[in-house]
Amino acid sequence: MNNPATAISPPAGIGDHKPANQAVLDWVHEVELLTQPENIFWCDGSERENDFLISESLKQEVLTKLNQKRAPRSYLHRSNPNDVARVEQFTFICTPTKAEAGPTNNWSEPGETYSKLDGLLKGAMRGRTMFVVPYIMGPPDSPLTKIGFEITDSKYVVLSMRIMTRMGEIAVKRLGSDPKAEWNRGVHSLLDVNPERRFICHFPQDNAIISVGSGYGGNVLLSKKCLALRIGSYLARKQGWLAEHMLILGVESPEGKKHYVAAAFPSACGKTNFAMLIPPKHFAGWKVTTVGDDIAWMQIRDGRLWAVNPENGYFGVVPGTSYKSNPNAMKSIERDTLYTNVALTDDGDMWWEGKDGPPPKHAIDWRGNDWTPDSKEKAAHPNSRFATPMRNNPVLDPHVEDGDGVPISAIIFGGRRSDTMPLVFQAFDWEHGTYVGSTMASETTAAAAGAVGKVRRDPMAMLPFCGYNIGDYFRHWLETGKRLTNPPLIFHVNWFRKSADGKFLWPGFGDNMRVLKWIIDRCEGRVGATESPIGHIPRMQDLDLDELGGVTPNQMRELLNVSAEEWQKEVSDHAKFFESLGGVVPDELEKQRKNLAGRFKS
Ligand code: OXD
Ligand code: MN
Repeated sequence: MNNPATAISPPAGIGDHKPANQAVLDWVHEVELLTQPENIFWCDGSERENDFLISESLKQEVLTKLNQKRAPRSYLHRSNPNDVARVEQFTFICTPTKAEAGPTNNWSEPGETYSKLDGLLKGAMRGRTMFVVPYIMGPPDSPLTKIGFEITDSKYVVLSMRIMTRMGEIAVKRLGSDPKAEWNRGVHSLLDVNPERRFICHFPQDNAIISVGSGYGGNVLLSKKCLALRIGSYLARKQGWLAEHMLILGVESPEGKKHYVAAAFPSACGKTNFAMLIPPKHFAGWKVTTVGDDIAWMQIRDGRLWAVNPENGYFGVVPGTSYKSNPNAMKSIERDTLYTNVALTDDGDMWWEGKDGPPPKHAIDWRGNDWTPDSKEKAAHPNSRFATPMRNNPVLDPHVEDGDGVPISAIIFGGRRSDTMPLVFQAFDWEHGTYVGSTMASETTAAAAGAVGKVRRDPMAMLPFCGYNIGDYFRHWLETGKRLTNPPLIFHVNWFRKSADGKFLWPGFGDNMRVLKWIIDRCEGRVGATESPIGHIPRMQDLDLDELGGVTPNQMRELLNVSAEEWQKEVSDHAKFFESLGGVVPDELEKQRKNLAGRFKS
């Protein structure tokens, strides 16, 4: 493991792109005095700058060059083995009062936290280059678009930010010279990459983020989870819009009628796969296009919700990605991709569990050790990632740059549930849909440090990302619904239900189109359903199951089944969850829970 922070000396014309805004200059100077870097590198996002940073990173062995024939302009980075996922236990919302952060966030007092972090940052960049990364989140002409500056001592962060955001000159220009302009201040330092000195702290009132001690994407690409979701959700409530952990996709019918759908699934539950879905042969003429794979910012216009993707790239989970599971993702990551913690084959290609074809006879695993198919360890870390520009996606939606966004017809919640949750159901209305989202749960994955496979409640997939009190967040959803005259319909899906013998009942991937089609048909009001206590459920004849091999009618019945026994337990888990939130849940949702429980009694 080489230190991605060692200083570099750029030639003239690189790294000297100072913005004109005095507020930015003052802030950078302040951080410079504190962290004492060897030099400051002002990023402009240019090709030349990127080439220089890559060549320095290769020299310092921060990156490994991959086989340029197989993966042009693609590189591998290995993170410290102690630093491979988001660390929710060390993530803090630092609002003036604990109540503002609410029951689901770690809270720490802003003054004390700034002092503690200042202590850790003092002299932290000695012998290092301090990069100043200007970026915007959102299409350039969207009213929702936000400006951020991230200071970092990691070249890997700079290279990743260039993929994941619209970075450099575009942000400097947009900010201009007004010292009162609004922008997010982000400070990141690797320190010594020690879990004991790892803190990801958000100061929503100051529009500021400080992240120390980690080099892993979700903790350090401050644009993403930190700004676009945690600070974003806080701003969204204040300003009357929604910042959500949702993919956005377009579905076009053979007749050319198009709908857009936003879907919230917890981390590593297939958002990227769903956003790039290829319909099965039977759905000839149907097209799915991607607006975003992780984050949706949505505003109200004409009584509808309109969504933009604030990001510019995809930071996806690699293992399991293959031409079989997600050909569009495979095509997207064929080039220009920064891989983290995958395995390296002897011919400079990359390998991961679930990739097409047989495993290599020998590889270097994500830790840098020899690996063979007989090894007990995984070749790639289960949370190994790709960062790739969204432009590489062959099914990128043509409206991805529209500042107005795309109109959302349906919102889908979903989780990884072995039982209880049917393949799909539709909420009765917005308020009930908000309840369905607020009680969502999923079996945990490797995206966050901690046990894998435990059912945890993850409201709207925002548990780790809501930057304020979750009760107020629920209230904001309910209030938003009241302002919508043409609200999206709300659905819940579960691709992961298992039979009694532990096998997945639904093939998933492209066949999820069958569920998506029912959802679109519901939006068009042209397909039936049966009313169950949990919502509208398709009858077998309402789903297009033609040419769906391998799923028997009995399995279909199991997939669509609502078991009173399982649901009584589920509703009592909802009650426990709401109780655990300590009285912040809005009355409307408590009422929804009582009604749901009541529907199972009668
Ligand atoms: C992600 C996550 O990286 O949700 O998108 O963890
Ligand atoms: Mn995510």
